[in-house]
Amino acid sequence: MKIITSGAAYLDIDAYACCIAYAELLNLQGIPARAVSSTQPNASVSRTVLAWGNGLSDYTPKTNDQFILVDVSDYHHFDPIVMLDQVVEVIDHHPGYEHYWSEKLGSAADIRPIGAAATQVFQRWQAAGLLPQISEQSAALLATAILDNTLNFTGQMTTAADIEAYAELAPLGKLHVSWPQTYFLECQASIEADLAAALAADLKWMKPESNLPHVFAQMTVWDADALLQKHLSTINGWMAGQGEDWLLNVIGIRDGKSALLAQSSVSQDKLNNLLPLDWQAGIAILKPSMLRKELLRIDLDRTNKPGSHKVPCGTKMS
Ligand SMILES: [Mn+2]
Repeated sequence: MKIITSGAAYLDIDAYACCIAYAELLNLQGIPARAVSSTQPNASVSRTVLAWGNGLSDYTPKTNDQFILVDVSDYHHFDPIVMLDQVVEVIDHHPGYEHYWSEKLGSAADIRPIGAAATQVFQRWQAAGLLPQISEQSAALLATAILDNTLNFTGQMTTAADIEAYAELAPLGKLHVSWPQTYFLECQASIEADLAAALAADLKWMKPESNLPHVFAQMTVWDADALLQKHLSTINGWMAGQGEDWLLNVIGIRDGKSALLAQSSVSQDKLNNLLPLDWQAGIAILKPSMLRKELLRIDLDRTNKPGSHKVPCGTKMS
């Protein structure tokens, strides 16, 4: 059996969609596969998305099963069910582990800068000539993952391939033209209904050698100003509970901007070293918006510059 799975901490819509839609493709091709995860979907897997149908399988991996990782390639953050030496394929768009996996898996590692891993899975369906047979649910899931991960095509990692994939998938998934706004408003509503859970469900701890704040949370909403007007003190209070050195990236789709929140001068200075920022009462606005993985990319590029004494990411560790 091939087990399609993702990260340990949470499943966003991209990971969730890729697991389900890639398992469906492999099964259609006669390769037994299951979409499995030990963790829960976060707020990006909205109420309507969950209602589209069967989500993940409750299959328990067996000793000889093989693992396919989607939307993650940092093996420190793999789902705990994964046996590292039984990973046979990796599909991801996060930077840092390209070299490790290409040495290990060759062409079975598909890690490249693209808006959504869902676009990579769409391309598998397309290459197999099986798109006419994709389920309405999988098409809608992949399309929505592309919307989310490209920030409605405003994110800087958006490619022509993401735009093309959405254009093909949206009709197959029977998505209305108003779906993007509906979807992001739904995500915002579920974030506002339980802020602490939403913050906890999209939070990453940066490695000690990173130049980014130690705790890096992110959320994507329709209207970032409205969220901050209502909930700024709750958010600051919860983040401060994680430690002194933190950053929250609130991405507002409607205005195409990121509100970076950081209270301590340590955190603000780390960010000032990467980008020109103007901090006002713990908030700096970035327009166009930026994703966490884009900030990670800037940080990695600086760290890997010739003359740097730091260990480049992707170098074999321990
Ligand atoms: Mn992704």
